[in-house]
Amino acid sequence: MLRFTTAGESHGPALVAILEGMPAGVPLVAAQVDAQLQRRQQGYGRGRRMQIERDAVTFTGGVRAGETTGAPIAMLVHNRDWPNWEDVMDPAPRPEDADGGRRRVLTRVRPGHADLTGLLKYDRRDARDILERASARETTMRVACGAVARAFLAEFGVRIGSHLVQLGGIDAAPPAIWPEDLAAAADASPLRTLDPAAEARMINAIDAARRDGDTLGGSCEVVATGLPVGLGSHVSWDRKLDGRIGQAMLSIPAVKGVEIGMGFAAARAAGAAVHDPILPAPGSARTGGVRRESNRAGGLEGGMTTGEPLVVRLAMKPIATLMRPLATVDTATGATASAAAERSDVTAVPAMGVIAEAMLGLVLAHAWLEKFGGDSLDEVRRNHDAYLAHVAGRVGA
Ligand code: EPS
Repeated sequence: MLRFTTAGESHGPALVAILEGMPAGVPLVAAQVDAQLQRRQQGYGRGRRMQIERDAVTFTGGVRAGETTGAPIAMLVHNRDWPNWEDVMDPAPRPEDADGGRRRVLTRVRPGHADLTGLLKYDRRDARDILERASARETTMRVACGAVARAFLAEFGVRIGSHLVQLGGIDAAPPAIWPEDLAAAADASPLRTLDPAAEARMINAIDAARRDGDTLGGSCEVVATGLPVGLGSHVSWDRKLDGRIGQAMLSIPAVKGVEIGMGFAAARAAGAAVHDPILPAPGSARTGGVRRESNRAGGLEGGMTTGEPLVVRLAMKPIATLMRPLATVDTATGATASAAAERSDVTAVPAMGVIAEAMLGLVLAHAWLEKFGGDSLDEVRRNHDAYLAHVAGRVGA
């Protein structure tokens, strides 16, 4: 079982995570995590906050001499913005303050944000108690945990990348030649897109939205390669890998839709134009000695991996903090008001792709350990290699 939890507020002292269930013996150094954290911080359209932060991890458990030990992996990332917020986010009461120690109280709740629903549910007077945790800053620790999952999966040749395919209604054309290293190719673009012409139009759209005090959403595609046939299961709803991927993706802030493979387009086409013909491919161990003529299924059939590339697309709504705010109700007075305009980003779709890579890595590492489970990397490898050797010769035997 692989599980993780995160804690920390956007403007608190630090963010923390515990990842439990990683086998011992996975090579791991902080630089591998930091490289992923850095990727998440990039992207044209982000606000000033990303110039303040230089996310870097400290391991405080579970890693020794450049290897995992099998113990829970504890990680910490300091918020460099903390000194500017110490008086607002102090965990201790501040009796010297007239307002009982609450500064920058937010009651002009933002439509589309967790502010209002969280305030009502948790019985808070200050929506800051909600928004500080609802902030996408939390995804820093998901990316940190995902970096560990990726280090584990990389031992077996699994690669995960993503690229931005649409922003603010502008589509990116797929590249003529698919890059060998998708993550690196996308990272070379300020929007993490592989279509330079669309990128220029998207940048103009972001600049226009910024001038208008508005925000933009978009879509990313995430691809994992090197997977074996048979991760996940058809037997029960909660073991189906597509369902687990869907949950992980929809848990990313502002993500409103997920597609696998052909996705929603499959609902409009006839079966012959949707399903992927199966061909013999002796020697293709990972895919069970067969291959698919196409990959419209996006690498999943019956809730299990086929061994073809796993392809997931995510749709992100525009960020809810608008500098030209929408109408709301001030929860302190009940009167009509303009929503609060906190410092924020115009768009964070490029970062969303990196976060989705991390979440996919965590789901896949979990499924991997269910199938090939072991307490050390070598034990997992033995189980994996024996399965592949068997499955390679299964068809036609
Ligand atoms: C966010 C608002 C902005 C973003 C933040 C998410 O932060 P601030 O309020 O400090 O300007 O930059 O994202 C991050 C800090 C991050 O690391 O991704 C929000 O309200 O959700």
